[in-house]
Amino acid sequence: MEHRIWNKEMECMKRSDLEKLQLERLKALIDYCDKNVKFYHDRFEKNNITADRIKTLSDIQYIPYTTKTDLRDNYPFGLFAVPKKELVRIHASSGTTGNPTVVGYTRDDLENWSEQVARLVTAAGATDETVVQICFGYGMFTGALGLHYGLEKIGATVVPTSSGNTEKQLKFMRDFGTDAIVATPSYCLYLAECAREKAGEFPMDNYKLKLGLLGSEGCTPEMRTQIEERWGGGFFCTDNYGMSELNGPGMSGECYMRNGLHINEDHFLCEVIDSQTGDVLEPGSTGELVVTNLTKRGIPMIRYRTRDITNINYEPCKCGRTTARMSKIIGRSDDMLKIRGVNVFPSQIESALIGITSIGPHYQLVVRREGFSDTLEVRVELIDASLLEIYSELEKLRKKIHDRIKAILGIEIKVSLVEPKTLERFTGKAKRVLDLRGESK
Ligand code: DLL
Repeated sequence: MEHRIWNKEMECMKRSDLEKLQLERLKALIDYCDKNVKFYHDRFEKNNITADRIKTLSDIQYIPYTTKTDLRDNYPFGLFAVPKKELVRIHASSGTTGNPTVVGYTRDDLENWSEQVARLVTAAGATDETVVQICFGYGMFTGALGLHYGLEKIGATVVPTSSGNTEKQLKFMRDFGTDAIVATPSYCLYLAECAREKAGEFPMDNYKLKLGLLGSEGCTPEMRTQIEERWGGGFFCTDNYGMSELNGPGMSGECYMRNGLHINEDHFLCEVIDSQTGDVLEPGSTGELVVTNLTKRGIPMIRYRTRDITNINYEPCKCGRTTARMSKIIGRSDDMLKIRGVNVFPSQIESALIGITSIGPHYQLVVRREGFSDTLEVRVELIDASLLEIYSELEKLRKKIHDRIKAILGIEIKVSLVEPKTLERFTGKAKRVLDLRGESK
């Protein structure tokens, strides 16, 4: 893959110039929101905020946070800053409870969004020669259309297969010489498994896949290695992050160095806060990511609490870009499992499991309440069902997994080894946690 920079002027800017631009854009945004969104106008009035009073970037901390609840309370269009006539697209993200969060884009927003994605896919190694299959669901989810237009912008050949229909996906990959794929890590892994199952009929060298633009859910480096090995042939994946409230994909993504996700900082001003106290943390600290979308016009977001846990590194990257890089998402503050007083992120368990031979990369975490205590069961799939017959081997493996996870979490857990291909596979975002605590008596 080639190493180009899509927009050198913006991606390699001097930090002082970038901060100057961010401040200008922040002031303009405050002014814009004050005039066009009642929700922000009322908040600014209450907190005595005007664009003139913002003298430095850190003055942003005087503005209250915006949350998903604010979006839901103003469903569907209450936080929009433009009349419907100026909107050219609407997306929504399906929450598990309550109203979905609805977001709208003006023509300029779509242009900015494509630009943001174009930079990140270029950083990952895509070019105008790339044939890329988009295996995200087309529809209200932002993943497919977001990457679609960014990839078209750089001149890549987009194959919009959408999600599901795995046999067809694989056929197109072989027949079209697809060399890049856009998918969730879990679906990319599943596709590789299906390809391998059919390797008798269609050997793996029928696939030309070189680049995976993965995202929309977490993927530890250990899981990434598994995915790459299963595809083989030098397959290389990058991690891409975003959320519908902030356009969708395009906020940040890894370059080929894979040392953090480059943030499109001229569009997104990021802070990291303590999710309990709400205090802004020192640069480099780990905490909840809060983002202000500096250029959004349809539905501007000021200090949006993402609930995603990360940290930000402001050192320039070896790839030549000067934009700050966020670490892979460690977890979500609201998805963090609290088990017997201990904070558990599914990603910690994923890292511990992967690399153990005899088990596959699929797992499920089941949390229950037994009496007054919470229990965590880690279900892991065996690669070879014949192991189930050899009790002593099975016990040895179970103990190994148990000890490894216990050493990391410091709490007792139960490990269940299940037959190959019995855990659910996902075509979209994987759901690995089954929290049954609400169902206990
Ligand atoms: O998932 C946008 C997206 C699409 C990003 C395609 C990248 C690629 P939502 O459906 O609104 O938007 O979900 C946003 O998904 O707050 C994170 O918790 C999670 N998430 C997204 N990307 C990553 C990632 C899209 N790379 C929510 N790693 C976010 C970990 C991710 N979590």
